[in-house]
Amino acid sequence: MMDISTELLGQNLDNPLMNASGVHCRSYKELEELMSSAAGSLVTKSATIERRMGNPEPRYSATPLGSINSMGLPNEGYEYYLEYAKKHDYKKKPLFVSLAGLSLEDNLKMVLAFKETGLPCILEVNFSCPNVPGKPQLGYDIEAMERALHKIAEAYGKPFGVKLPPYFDIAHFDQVAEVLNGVELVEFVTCINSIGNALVVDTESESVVIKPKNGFGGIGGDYVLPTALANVNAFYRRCPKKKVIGCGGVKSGNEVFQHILCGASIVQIGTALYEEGPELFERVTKEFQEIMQRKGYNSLKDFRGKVKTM
Ligand code: RRO
Repeated sequence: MMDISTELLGQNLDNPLMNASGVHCRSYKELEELMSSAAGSLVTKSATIERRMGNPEPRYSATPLGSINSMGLPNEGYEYYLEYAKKHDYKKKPLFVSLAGLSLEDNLKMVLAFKETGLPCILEVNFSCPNVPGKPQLGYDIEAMERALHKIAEAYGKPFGVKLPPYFDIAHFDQVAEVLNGVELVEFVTCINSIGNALVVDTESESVVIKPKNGFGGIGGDYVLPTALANVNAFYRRCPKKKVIGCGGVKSGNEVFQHILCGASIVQIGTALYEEGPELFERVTKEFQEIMQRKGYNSLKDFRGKVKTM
């Protein structure tokens, strides 16, 4: 009998698939649609203290190889997601809550509010939003990220996770892993957020395809799969006490298998979910199970992290 369940922070997921934060998770309606889907878990849109409308539209565009976005953190404000977390049925699926405070003080205020509720929702602190004009990603300022992680861990006092931007240099993998390993309460890392500040250009119209920031935005989809797999595997190798959530370039069972082979315990889907909607989870689950069956694997631990090198 094939078992594709996985576990994080003592909570069981029947299926390792979930949405990537930002996709299909801004409103209760969308969150409830994820609850009724085949996804094993779900995460809310990154929250700020106040409700935000985000950047002007068009702010998302699909291309044959993926997507570009500069949403600008549109969300309902953390209290909305906190209310959702109170209503959520934890027996059915674990719930992740993504937080993206515009300052350390904002992040501390939000983690304290969640701590006070005593709810079993799992916090994923987003250090990698590429799209707020004038706000560089904390994930690329490793010293500031280290200070923030220690403060958040001290305030929250419970295990949590971090959503990281992609890194492109071995020295950066080493430095970031050392910082993460220095904060025991960081239980998991989600790799990767979109590759920030890319530019998609349309030849016919001779124009960029999204309005904010002169067309600059974060890319996802096929463009980012190898970068995502590298980041998953880099942190899987360097952070043996932590779990890795893989995100980036997943559109079928094939990429789910590759993420887990590189070390992911859970796999998130962004662009493909945006394009296809939550029915995607059933299709991708079937495709993934077919690959496991063909290879004679009965559980994720049979192949997690076992990518061969030459
Ligand atoms: O809202 C966004 O523009 C956004 C966020 Br917070 C993020 O973390 N990643 C992304 O691609 N877009």
